[in-house]
Amino acid sequence: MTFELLSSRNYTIEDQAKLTMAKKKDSKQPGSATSRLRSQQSAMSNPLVLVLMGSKSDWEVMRSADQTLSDFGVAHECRVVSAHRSPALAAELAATAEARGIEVIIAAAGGAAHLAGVMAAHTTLPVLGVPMKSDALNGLDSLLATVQMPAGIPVGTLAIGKAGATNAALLALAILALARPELREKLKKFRRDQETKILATVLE
Ligand code: RP5
Repeated sequence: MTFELLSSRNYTIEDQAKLTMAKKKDSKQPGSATSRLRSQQSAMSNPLVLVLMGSKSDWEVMRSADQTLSDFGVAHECRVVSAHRSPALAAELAATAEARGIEVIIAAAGGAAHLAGVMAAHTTLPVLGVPMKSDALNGLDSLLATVQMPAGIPVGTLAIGKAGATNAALLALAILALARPELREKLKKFRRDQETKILATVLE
């Protein structure tokens, strides 16, 4: 069935690089090429889920979220944005997400991982945080920084790393499925398939 979820994924990592280059070239004319590219990004498709990560180094792990959303045919946009290195863009993405038709935001970050919290500060859309494994503390720092939001601004925090990336996508799908029976059925089938595999497992 063709419903609004069916759409190819929208990679914008490259667009991010173009945006950075455009910004450099356009530094004396703020807003021209930069804002054109931004609106082009928004016009590429109608993503329902915004998958953000603090660095390209998170992409290897966050591919799992991208892949899961693609497997379910849900339109989404993946991009790099940093709460501390590109704070204005982070705030803008969060503040404009609802008007763009985004329904769930996934935000992955490592270390002093405040990206999900910053996104949640600027929107009432559900924000799912994915703590990235870090060199220094193996992701425990990322986990605590993401999960320990003071009362008032919630971030739903998933597991560290790849499991968290996959589950963030599945939880985003479950949120979308509340109003989309076709997607709910797909999720139920996904669960049944997992059960079938477990039940068929034979130890040799
Ligand atoms: C965070 O710092 C990112 O989310 C990443 O997990 C971590 C390291 O970033 P890079 O130094 O690899 O760019 O902001």
